[in-house]
Parts: sequence; C-alpha cells; structure tokens
Amino acid sequence: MLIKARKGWEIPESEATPEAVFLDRRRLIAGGLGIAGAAAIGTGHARAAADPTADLYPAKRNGSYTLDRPLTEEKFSADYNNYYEFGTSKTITAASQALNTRPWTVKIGGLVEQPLELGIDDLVRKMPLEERLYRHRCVEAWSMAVPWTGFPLKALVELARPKPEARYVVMQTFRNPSVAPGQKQFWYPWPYTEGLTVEEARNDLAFLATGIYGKPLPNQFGAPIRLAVPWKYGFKSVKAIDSITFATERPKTFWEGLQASEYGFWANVNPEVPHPRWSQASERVLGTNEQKPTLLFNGYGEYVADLYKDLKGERLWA
Ligand SMILES: Nc1nc2c(c(=O)[nH]1)N[C@H]1C(S)=C(S)[C@@H](COP(=O)(O)O)O[C@H]1N2
Ligand SMILES: [Mo]
Repeated sequence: MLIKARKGWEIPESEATPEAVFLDRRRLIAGGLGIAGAAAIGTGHARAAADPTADLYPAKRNGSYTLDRPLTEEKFSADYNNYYEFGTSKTITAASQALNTRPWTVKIGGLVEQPLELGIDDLVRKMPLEERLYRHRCVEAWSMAVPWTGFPLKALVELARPKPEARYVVMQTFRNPSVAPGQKQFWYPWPYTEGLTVEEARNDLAFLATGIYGKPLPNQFGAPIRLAVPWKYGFKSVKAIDSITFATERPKTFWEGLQASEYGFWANVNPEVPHPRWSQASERVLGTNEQKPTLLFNGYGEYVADLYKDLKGERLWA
C-alpha cells in the first residue's frame, strides 16, 4: 500500500474531518486483506484521502461538453447506484468499500501490438486527465448529470496499438467473490463484461473515468476506473475494470447473458424504442425526481450518430 502524504492545504475540506481520518485509519488497519467489516464502514471519502493519485484532482474541465440541466448533487448520486457485485439494491455504498483498489493492475491484451499490464497509478499518470460534465441515462429510466474526471478511451486505444483485424474492445470487471458477495450468485455471468466496437472506442465521447466531483472515484462509482459512454444506457458503463481485450468477435455482455431479449450489445438511448416492460420516453432525474423527456442518443447524436448510419439490420437501441 503506497500512501502519499499531502500537505494540509491540499486536502479538500470535505476530507479533512476527524471522521475521515478515523475511517482512514480503520481502513489501513484492514490493510490489503480486504477485511469487509472494517472497510465497509467507510464512505468512500476516506479511501480517496489515501489515493496515490489524489494530487491530480480536480483536473481542468474540458468545456466542450455542456449540460442542459444542473449537476446532480453528490449526496444523491453517491447513494443510489447499480453495482450488482455488491448487491441488487441501489444501496451498495457501504458494501462496495470492501473492494481494495490498490494495488490494481489493468491488463491490456488480445489483438494488440504489445500486450501491457499497467498499475492503475502508472496508467493514470500517463493519460491526459480532464473533467467532463456528462449526462447518464440508466435503462431503468432514471438519470443524473455528473462531473467525471478521466481520459478519453481513445488515448488508451492508441497506447495499446490494436492490430487492424481487431473490431471490438472488451472490458471486464474484477472477479473476487470474497469481497463482492454478488459474485457468489452463480446464475450471473461473472465477471461483468461489456464492449464497444473499436470505432466507438475511438469516438471522442467514450471516456474512462477515474474520478468524480473533483476527486478520485469513490468505490460505489466503480473505482479505480470505469467506462462512461453517455449516449448508451448506463449498463454499458462498466465499473472497476481490470481487463481490456481487443478481439475480432463481438463479446457476449453481462446483461445480454442474463436477458438477451431486453439488453443487447448496442444499447443506444432512444426515447421511441420502449424496453419490453416499460417506456423509455422520459426519465426521472436523481435528486429532484423531476421527469424529463429522454433524448435520442441521450442528447449526444451530433457526436455519435454517424457511427451507426451504415449498420442496417442491427438492434441498435436496447
Ligand atoms: N461492474 C459493474 N458495472 C456496472 C454495473 C454493475 O452492476 N456492475 N451497473 C451498470 C449500470 S446498470 C449503471 S446504470 C451504472 C451505474 O453507475 P453509477 O452507480 O455510478 O450511477 O453502472 C453500470 N456499470
Ligand atoms: Mo443502469
């Protein structure tokens, strides 16, 4: 466990509380052993305080990505999450603190010139970190708007140098049932797997997030690194990635494996194509509970619609 000492004035006020210090000490006592009981009392702020890349946050905002609505307050988005590894309810914040995100290795392999295994801190320091304001639309018809920090997925694609025959980028979550009790439920196709075409992955909007709200990602948001593809339903945005593989074959994704008739590979947001069990015409905004009309490609058509113009006969919308 690498701990970077920071000077007092570098510690964000929200973390500089006696409670955070106390929780952090408890977490350190639990150490790298993933002792769930001790770790689970943290809030995510405590973990962020010891993050070896914490000095990189907040990163400079890239002003190209604007919102049509206020940001969702952290108190709402940080306690309403989908993360089936830690349970099927929306209240997984405490349970997700059991995941130890250091050390953390991301393996990049498959059809690439040079397979790589990178420690998360090396990876983050190699990449051009920036903040982006993105909407997020869950297939369950709730939404939020959040400031992610991270780097364009295309920067990682360039680092990996895929071979010309690579068509898909497959991203997987860690697998460790001893800290993620959901993974003991054998009827789910673990590990959580998602994928994009290489062309989608090279699109400017595809983003790998390592932080949110100007600090490293709290665990419930998918620390230490998760995808953010805001024109697609939220289940595409896989959390806690430890493997990225370039392939010729389209991957079978987690939700497709569970229920292919309801959740497909493309999963682009479209208000006019209902889910088999509910309408997608509008969405409930986290925090205010206001209903807003859902937008085609979640409002990001100008960036991504061209990716799909020649894809006839594909189920692009769910
Ligand atoms: N590994 C993993 N990634 C995941 C999920 C999950 O259960 N496990 N849920 C997905 C779904 S359905 C959504 S809506 C988003 C939720 O992200 P948030 O909790 O940060 O809002 O994460 C996605 N990524
Ligand atoms: Mo979702």
